[in-house]
Amino acid sequence: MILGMSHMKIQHKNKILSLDTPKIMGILNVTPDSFSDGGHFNQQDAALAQVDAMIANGAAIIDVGGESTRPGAAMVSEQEELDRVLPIIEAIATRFDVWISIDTSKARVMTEGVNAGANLINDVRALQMPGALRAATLAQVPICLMHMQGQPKNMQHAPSYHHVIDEVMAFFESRIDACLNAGIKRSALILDPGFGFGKTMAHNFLMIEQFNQFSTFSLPLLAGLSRKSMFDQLLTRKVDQRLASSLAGALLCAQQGAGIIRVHDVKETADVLAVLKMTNFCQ
Ligand code: YH5
Repeated sequence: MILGMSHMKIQHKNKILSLDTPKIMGILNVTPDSFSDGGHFNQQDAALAQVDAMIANGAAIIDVGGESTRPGAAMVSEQEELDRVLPIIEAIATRFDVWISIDTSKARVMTEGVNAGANLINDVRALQMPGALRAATLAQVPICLMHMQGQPKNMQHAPSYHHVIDEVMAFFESRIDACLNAGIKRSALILDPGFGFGKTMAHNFLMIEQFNQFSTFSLPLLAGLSRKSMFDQLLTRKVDQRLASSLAGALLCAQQGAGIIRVHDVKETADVLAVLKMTNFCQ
């Protein structure tokens, strides 16, 4: 039984995405190492082919990211990030009828990403970088606010909480307040506890077990667990051997009210969510 997800939706202009059943956000990394072979045009073709496949396999949203936020990753410059993401956002918007999410923390990338065709801002720093709150307010698109302890460079050094769920919830409260004070509508907000972002394995699995606690805000919830290190810590699996555990995590979160699941493996996740949907709505 999915609790609290009926009547949840996100909206941008005349585009509406119902979250009554969980939707898939497919990950599109446009960092230089993502499509290693060939030059500029080949890279764009490879990215568009991946988008085409993700849509065919059931993705409702494509999350375009030009900054690696993996543990230890360095920040990239604004111009570098713009050069990576704007051409691909424009190309997706021209060719496909899909929600486009811009995965960034930088104000100018938010503004120009939305101008290029993005419908959603996905910010792992929850609009705390200079100018981001104002840029997101003016952009008038739904915004995913993610919790992170520390910064990607150091976040996995010694994650520490008195009570991880309570602290993530307190963070949500303060960021929701900041957004409302800036003039963002509550109905534009999506919350994400940020699996793997300054959390130990124990913190991550507690957040999976207790995921439905985040429903108290009555806002759409996003869960991003796909291929993350928590599954390596549990099972000793290289990144290409984490599909089964990622699917289990996705199902547990979807069953507890996650409306958006952010994944690399769209087809397999769609199968899992189809099973959940059938058990919830067809009796
Ligand atoms: C997220 O959870 N995550 S980027 C390390 C991995 C595998 C995957 C070591 N952006 C999230 O996906 N945005 C990222 O293996 C995100 N929520 C939202 N909203 C990290 C990532 C990953 C890192």
